[in-house]
Amino acid sequence: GGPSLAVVGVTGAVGQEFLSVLSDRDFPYRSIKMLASKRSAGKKQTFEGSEYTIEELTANSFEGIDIALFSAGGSISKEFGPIAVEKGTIVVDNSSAFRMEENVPLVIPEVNPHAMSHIRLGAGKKGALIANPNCSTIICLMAATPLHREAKVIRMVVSTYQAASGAGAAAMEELEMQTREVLEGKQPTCKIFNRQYAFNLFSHNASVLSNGYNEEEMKLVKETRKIWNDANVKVTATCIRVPVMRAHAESVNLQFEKPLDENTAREILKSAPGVVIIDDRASNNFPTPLEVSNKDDVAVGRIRQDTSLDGNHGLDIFVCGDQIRKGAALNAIQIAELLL
Ligand code: 11C
Repeated sequence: GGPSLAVVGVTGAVGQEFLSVLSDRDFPYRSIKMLASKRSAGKKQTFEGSEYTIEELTANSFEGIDIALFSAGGSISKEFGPIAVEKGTIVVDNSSAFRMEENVPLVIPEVNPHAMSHIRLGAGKKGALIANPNCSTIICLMAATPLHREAKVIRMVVSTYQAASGAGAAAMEELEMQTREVLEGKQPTCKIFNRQYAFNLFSHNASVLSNGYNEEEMKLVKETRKIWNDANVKVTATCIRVPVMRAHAESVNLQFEKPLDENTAREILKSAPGVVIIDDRASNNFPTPLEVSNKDDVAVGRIRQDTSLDGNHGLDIFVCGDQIRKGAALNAIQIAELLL
């Protein structure tokens, strides 16, 4: 039983995590096709005790496929997403290719599942695109949304501390290699970011736009507005790459229309799905990227009133989430679960 699946970009960091998450969650499937570039075609992929041969992604890959999970970069999504949809496949796309298109739902299942309620499997076998938001947006909104529902966020200031995984498996390897090289007194190999990454941090590697923000920062602005369906919410962000392997951290300052005290906020976050609180002031113990690595839940701490605003109209929080899991593969598979 279950739908026929295809994983596009199966050899990548997110592609591999798709397989782990499908397995962990006992996602039902009738068949699964492993797709990648020509370079990886013919290689073997083990999944749930069976061996699969990785196939080259082509225009003919989607015949009979119900759901395709895409994570092979924006240009592959742009080229093959519409081809898959044409064949009647529902594409859950992890790239930024379609996120801002009006007819494409941009979904975090805990936040706005209703945005994709018109898309169902087997509904006349009609294809569709659903976009997975950027990892920084997902992790931020998992914590900010329950508070937004209570007191309405009017302005949000985000500062990120982003892991290597956001730039792919090769960046993770480079961080490890550079760390070793620096410790051995060697010149670090700089291929992915063109600079020393180990024992350093730098402004996010996405292109810098004419307004001075980089693309990653603007994703936080635009995606939040779309997901919250609120064109007026004010968002500003600074995105930084830090030498951490696979979980992003974010400092989030929230300004509310209505007052919201920190104890109420803590209660709200305590019952928020997919969120755990780590907020121990006495022992100075708060969320860390290491602690959330390989975990599904986003951790929130440093929950405190913003004393620069009068009348409990602001809060500061610190959020950590696994970039490959909730920031990418898990969120996409939760979207696929909504289709079942
Ligand atoms: C990062 N969020 O951590 C980025 C990478 O729009 O899906 C993912 C870019 C995207 O570097």
